[in-house]
Amino acid sequence: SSELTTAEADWKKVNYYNVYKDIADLLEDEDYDDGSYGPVFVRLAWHASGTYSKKDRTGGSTGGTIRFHPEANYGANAGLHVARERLEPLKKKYPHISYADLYTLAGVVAIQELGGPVVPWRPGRPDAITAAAVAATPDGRLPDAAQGADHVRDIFYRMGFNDQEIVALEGAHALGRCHTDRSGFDGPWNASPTAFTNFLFTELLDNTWVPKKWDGPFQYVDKATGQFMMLPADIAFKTDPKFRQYVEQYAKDQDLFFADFSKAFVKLLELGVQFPEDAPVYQFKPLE
Ligand code: CCH
Repeated sequence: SSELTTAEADWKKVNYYNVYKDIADLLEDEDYDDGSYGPVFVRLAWHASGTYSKKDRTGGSTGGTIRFHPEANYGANAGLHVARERLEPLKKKYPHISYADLYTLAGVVAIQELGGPVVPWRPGRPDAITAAAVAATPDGRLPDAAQGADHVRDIFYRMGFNDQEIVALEGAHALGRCHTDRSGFDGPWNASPTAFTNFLFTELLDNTWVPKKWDGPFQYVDKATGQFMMLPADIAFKTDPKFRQYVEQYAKDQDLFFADFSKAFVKLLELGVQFPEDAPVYQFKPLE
């Protein structure tokens, strides 16, 4: 709609190859988490997009609404200001890029530069310019990690995904970690949280997952070392037979996982977006 335009954003005036390179340069920082902002960039791109509902066609990355109250302050989005602040200098450097494009592109750059598949990406998402112009999507559209398969299906079916796509997307939990001061949960899913791999699936199947003994929210740790974690929602992918068949396929076949993840992630980042007809699809080459 016409509210979702900005005086500044003009997608045709941006050199996205340069933005890609500059985002890539922001990934590494030995003082942050496991040494990379990549995981939190992927989470930002996903939370910006995952509010979509196919029923009323509201939500999604369009508008860049995740930067405004109330969406920015929804519990599910705790900690994502870290990613937005890291990217802010690029909005200054490239004033014509929309926040909606910048946040989604950051997810693509992170996936690719951390060793994942090429993810085709299109520019042209308009921004909402003021919080007042935003018809905020209600809280509760993103998944609750404390729940199981039924809830996960409710959330992702609302976006228009099927079981196979849901499992593929969940594979992003090979990256990064949980933070007690963000979600309340704690720890990484595996030993290489800054590499995009199929390890979510191999770890799910290869380990025995036991309840973590602590005062925090209910979650699992691997029985052997206690170093790695699974959310209750992650464990649902092992226990639900329909999800599990894809977990087994992706654990065996990283190429299949990469191909399916790329397709599902493209779909996620484009939910509810009406692109300009002449917006090209970029397939950026990984820099490394
Ligand atoms: Fe996720 N995720 N996610 N997730 N997520 C968390 C962290 C990451 C759920 C819950 C959580 C996806 C699906 C789900 C990432 C990508 C994706 C955290 C910890 C919780 C809780 C946040 C914190 O404390 O920092 C649940 C529930 C679901 C589905 O049911 C999907 C889909 C994607 C992307 C395709 C990434 C990456 C992280 C790591 C972030 C970081 O900062 O390291």
